[in-house]
Amino acid sequence: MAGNMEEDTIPVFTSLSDVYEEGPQLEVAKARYNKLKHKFVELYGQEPEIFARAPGRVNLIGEHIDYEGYSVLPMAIRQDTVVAIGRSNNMQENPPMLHIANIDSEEFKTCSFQADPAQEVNLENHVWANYFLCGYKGVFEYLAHNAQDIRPPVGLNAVVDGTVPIGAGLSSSSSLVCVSVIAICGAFNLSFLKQDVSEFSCTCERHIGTQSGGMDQAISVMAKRGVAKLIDFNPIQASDVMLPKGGSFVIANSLTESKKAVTAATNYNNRVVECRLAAMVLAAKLKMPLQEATARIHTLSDVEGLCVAYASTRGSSSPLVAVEDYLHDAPYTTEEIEEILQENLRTVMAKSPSSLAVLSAASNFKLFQRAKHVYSEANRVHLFRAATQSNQEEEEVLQRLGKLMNESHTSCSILYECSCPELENLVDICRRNGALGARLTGAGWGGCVVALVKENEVPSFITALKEVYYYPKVKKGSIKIEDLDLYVFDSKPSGGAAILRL
Ligand code: NG1
Repeated sequence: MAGNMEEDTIPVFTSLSDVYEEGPQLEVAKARYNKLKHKFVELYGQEPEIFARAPGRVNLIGEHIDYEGYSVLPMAIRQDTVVAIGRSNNMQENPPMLHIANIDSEEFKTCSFQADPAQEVNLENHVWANYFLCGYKGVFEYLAHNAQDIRPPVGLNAVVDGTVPIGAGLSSSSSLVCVSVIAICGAFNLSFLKQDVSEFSCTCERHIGTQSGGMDQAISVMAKRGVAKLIDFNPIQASDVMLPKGGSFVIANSLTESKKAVTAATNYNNRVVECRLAAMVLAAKLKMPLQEATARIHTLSDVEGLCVAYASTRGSSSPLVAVEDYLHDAPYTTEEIEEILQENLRTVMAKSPSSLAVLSAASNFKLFQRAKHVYSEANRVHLFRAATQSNQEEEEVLQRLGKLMNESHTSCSILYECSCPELENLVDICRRNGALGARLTGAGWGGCVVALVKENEVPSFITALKEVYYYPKVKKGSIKIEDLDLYVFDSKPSGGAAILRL
């Protein structure tokens, strides 16, 4: 692999100022890490060996296309998940255990699991620490896959503290998976490449039951302070994207929680399956042998070459031409797709229990709309990146980025149907109050919007959002006034995951 090995492995820092900006942020971090340390000693009677942190992220553009193999453009945010961890010195404990506590012990009760990487994640009992368990399994799966020495089970103690809003599309789940992976590696003195950690953190998060695409883990691990990243997949790679100085991204929480793991069969995984069905139908229509189409075609990027070849016969280079010509607007029934593919869909998806759950939950599939979203969104990511690199006046660049964000939102809302009334309302409020562009961010069905705002207008924009969207909720008593800065804030690209030996 090209590059500098030092830079390519997960960094190990010895001071909080290596991670958090000098000033109030650093002071808050000091208090937070101290609290973690004290809680750790109180619970386990020993000091933590190390700390690890991994940030959440905001996706600027490229929604629901990572799992289709297309590049996305997120940046890490300052909100992160921190873990204090240590190997257990309790020799009496047999079998050795993993104890995972949380600073917010009311909301997140302490969970204990056997220190056994072969155990299944219990999807019937969706506890928060299942994400830690995903990370634990991931480390051992990676070691086994690379024929590396598998350590005998050792008990681990951990305390977690997260500031990434939950179910808000800012990737709290992946920041917990990534930080768990990194903390466990740190506790076992293992040093891994960022690229490998990104890959296997994505794979292991799938133990939770969602067919996760890889963006969140990649940005959490590979982020760099001050720049957004274009993330490519297969293999995962991240390149810097310099954002125009005169613009700023404001994140606003719709306060509707998106319960991705619980709604997977009808929302997130449903879309993954619909995209696969669209890809297989396109392959069949474009004359790929049917057996090959059902065995080899998993994503819309797998069939892009065929679509583009078809488009060239129509004087175009866009895969959308094949979508327009070969998929119909009306939803497809299972029977119709099986007739086209000459195969039972449950047989095609037999190896994926989460896809079978989707097939059981749905009776029709919107292949045209989903494929149209994916191909057009993939193109917008490249246009967005190109705009940041252009020589145009900054004002024009900002307008262009805002327009692409608006188009992305429309596509998510109308073609992909992953919005909700609260997000629509908030996007509308952002645009009416001066945003150059605004869109839902992350999986959707709740969570946050991200708005591009001129730097000098950020304070008045945030004030307007508070007045219109949040104060009425304060009046009704559903939120507290002192929490507003957690719900709407300006964000600059933060740095990626790290181990801290303090
Ligand atoms: P969030 O918003 O964190 O639930 C999810 C997926 C991403 C990506 C986006 C939609 C996981 C862990 N994350 O993000 O990979 O597909 O939705 O763009 O499943």
